[in-house]
Amino acid sequence: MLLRIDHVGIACHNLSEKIEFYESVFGLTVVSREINEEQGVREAMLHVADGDQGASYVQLLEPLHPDTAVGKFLAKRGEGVHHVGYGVTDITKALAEISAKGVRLLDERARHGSMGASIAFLHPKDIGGVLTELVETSRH
Ligand code: V0V
Ligand code: CO
Repeated sequence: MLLRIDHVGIACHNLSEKIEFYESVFGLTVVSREINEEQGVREAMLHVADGDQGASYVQLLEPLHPDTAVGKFLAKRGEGVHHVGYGVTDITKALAEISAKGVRLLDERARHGSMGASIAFLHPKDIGGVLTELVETSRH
């Protein structure tokens, strides 16, 4: 069901500073910067690698307001890994299959994600404390 790790989402206070850090330490390149009002984030995707099943990225996330998913996470836990995003072929089918196994969906239907992808989140409490995102890229 899972094709690859699409991205690792990392919460930070200052997006521009964190981008510079990842560029200078790892030599990564920003391929997309977006504001996603629905998710309450300003985010950047930095390309890591290409594989048979698609590319993988680091996603840096800065909250638009304190009262957002990432804003609350930063207040509670500070900067660090916020979620793991896995690539799937068919997000609607994957959500139905995962839900049938008793995992709570935070999104019943796919929403708009970075670079035109369709995304949906699974409850961290049902995935061993890891906020998990499914990603169907626009190529599929
Ligand atoms: C919260 N919790 C987490 C967590 N955030 N556990 C692991 N990883 C995280 N990132 C835990 C938290 O410690 C609490 O556990 C419990 O879940 C409830 O958290 P809360 O602080 O009371 O906050 P809530 O319930 O208001 O919201 C938490 C959830 C929320 C996960 C439900 O953040 C959410 O709906 N996230 C999905 C949307 C999202 O994250 N969007 C931003 C990325 P204790 O303390 O009670 O044990 S946008 C993105 O990735 C995009 C656009 C993309 O990829 O394209
Ligand atoms: Co994400």
